[in-house]
Amino acid sequence: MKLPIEFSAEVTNALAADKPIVALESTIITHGMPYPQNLDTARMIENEIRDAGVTPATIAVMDGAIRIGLSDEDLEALAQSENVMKLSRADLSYAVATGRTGATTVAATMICAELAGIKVFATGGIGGVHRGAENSFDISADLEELAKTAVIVVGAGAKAILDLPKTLEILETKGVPVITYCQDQFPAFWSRNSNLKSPLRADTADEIAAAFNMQEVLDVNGGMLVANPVPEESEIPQDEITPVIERAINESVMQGIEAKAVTPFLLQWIFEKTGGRSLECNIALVKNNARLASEIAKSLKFK
Ligand code: PSU
Ligand code: MN
Repeated sequence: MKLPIEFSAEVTNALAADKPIVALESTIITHGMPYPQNLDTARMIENEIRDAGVTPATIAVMDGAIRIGLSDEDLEALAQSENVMKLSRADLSYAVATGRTGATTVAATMICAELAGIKVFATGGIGGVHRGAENSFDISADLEELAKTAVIVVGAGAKAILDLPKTLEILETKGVPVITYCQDQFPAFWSRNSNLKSPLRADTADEIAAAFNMQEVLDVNGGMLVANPVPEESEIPQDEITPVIERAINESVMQGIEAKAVTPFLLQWIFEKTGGRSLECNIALVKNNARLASEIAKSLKFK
């Protein structure tokens, strides 16, 4: 059976010429940011990657086709749509088989990127172990995917709404390398620091690319998490964001928010309570991640 994948002209050309490509997810557009900032950010990030001499490939499922590289009209339609599915590993095949439209999370984007032959992917932050997971069992499928699928994911750590120590423990158990860029501490999305030591550190894109190549050589399967701290001028320090996160989580528990709705609910609540500052920070860190991902993609191709 032919794969149900459609490539944009830009990505087709880059693949044919063996040029570096960076994949981008679409859940951040549909469930991670409000309109119109989501659309502006999606466009800005693509251009950031193009400015680095790399081809962006935003990934989504549209009318049952896995789309690798979206047109501006597609981006606009996704950014404005209100009941698009949020697709992880569990729902990807169902959505494609039944002709649905859905945004891909980190896990689903990794699967599609690997199918398309793309090795580097930039996002905001991965999903992880939710606080209270010992009761809710809410652990993002992103972690399992990082263990399985050979794609480098560049994020600003894991969202600080999560239980970061448990998230790092699961990543270690599953054998996922966690490499923080240019600092010893694991970053916490909106803040540069988490008070947790990063398992590994790299100071250049070349080191990251070399480590990933070695995974292939040694037949150590799976992906890699590159944690890139938010730029200092855009961060919300830990002592400022922590109380807001705690209130957001209490609110989500009181309102009985569960499963896939938890992450979007918390992000929206924190956005409102920080007067939009969390969103500005989120945009800045995605941009920063797109830049580093571009350097890694170039290093993988040219070194
Ligand atoms: N990072 C962001 N905003 C987001 C997400 C990540 O800055 O909206 C999305 C990603 O798509 C990630 C998903 O894969 O949240 C995790 O959702 P869950 O916790 O339900 O697995
Ligand atoms: Mn979940």
